Amino acid sequence: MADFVRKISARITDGDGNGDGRSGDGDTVTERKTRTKSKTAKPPLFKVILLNDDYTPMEFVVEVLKAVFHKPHADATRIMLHVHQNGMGVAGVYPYEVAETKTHTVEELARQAEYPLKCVMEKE
Ligand code: TYC
Repeated sequence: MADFVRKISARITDGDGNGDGRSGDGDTVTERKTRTKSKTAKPPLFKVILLNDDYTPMEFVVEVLKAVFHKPHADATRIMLHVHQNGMGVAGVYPYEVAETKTHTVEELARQAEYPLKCVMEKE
């Protein structure tokens, strides 16, 4: 048989013309896996935690929560009272560098005002 006849015959047998030698009747399905993970990983988050003490005034802690953590007055008061009653409490949750800056800012404000308010950060 002439070569060009063999080629044309093979293409007809192939059916769907994709060159895989199958008729493309649905028996062979190749699918891309559905993506389940996002491409960009989320940064780890850190809790910024205020610690209670006996000397820092309640009003100072409320003002810090409003100024540094952008809490409305009612939320700031609630968080301060939680810390006062439980020994510690979360002021906010942020990526590492934001948490670090806020922690330093709180301790610097406390140092300037000569209050012993302490603040730590902890990986979520
Ligand atoms: N315990 C303090 C007081 O009675 C108030 C206070 C609350 C201090 C929260 C620190 O992180 C703190 N004046």
